[in-house]
Amino acid sequence: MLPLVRTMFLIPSLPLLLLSVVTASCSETETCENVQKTCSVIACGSPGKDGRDGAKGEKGEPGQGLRGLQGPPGKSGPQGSPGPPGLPGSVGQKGDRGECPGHDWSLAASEREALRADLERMNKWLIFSLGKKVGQKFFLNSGEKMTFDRVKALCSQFQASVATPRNAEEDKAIHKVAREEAFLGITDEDTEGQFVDLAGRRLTYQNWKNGEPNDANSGEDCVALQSDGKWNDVSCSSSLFAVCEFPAN
Ligand SMILES: [Ca+2]
Ligand SMILES: [Ca+2]
Repeated sequence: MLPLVRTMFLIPSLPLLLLSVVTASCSETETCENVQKTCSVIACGSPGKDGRDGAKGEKGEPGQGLRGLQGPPGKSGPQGSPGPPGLPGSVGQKGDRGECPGHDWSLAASEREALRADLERMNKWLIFSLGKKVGQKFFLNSGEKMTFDRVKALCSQFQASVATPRNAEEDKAIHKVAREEAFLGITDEDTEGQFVDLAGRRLTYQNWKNGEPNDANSGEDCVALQSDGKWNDVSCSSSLFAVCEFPAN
């Protein structure tokens, strides 16, 4: 009876003894995890129940936070200074052939004759209403009163010169056109008492009023054709009608 009792007493403790031996050997050479992989199920036993939850961890570092919505665009900055001029562009293509301005004239000789006749007719109307033609001269009155310098400038502007009678006929024509006192293209500005035309030539005709020229107050170097048809030396700063003479064909 004694050996049997001893065997029964030992049997329940056998698995525990085997596990203690294996555990001891494992702790000496390898980790338990590796042992479980290499040992058989019978040798290591069934896995235990899940353990309790571990202690609560420490609080983590604060996060980056949620990113806000993108704001509206800012105001436009001041206008920048203009840049340097660009390079010149390339040469364009050659254009279409233009029309010759004289082309129509060459084609319409009859029209040229008609146009010339119209111009001659208008010239006669102009002379009849405003001016007077004598020989190769055509006299016109601007209708404005001004100083002698302005008369010279006005006549020059229209490729004309200040009216200068070379004979009695021209003098009479100027008198008719002037209506009132008008400057003549005669002066003694260069040499007192020696009247010449504006080209410096000596006079070929004179029609002074009695007692003139008198250079009154030592300041009369221009010549006026008076309303009575006679000449009088007057101040060049006087304001008289401007009569110009134009070359006439
Ligand atoms: Ca004088
Ligand atoms: Ca005088």
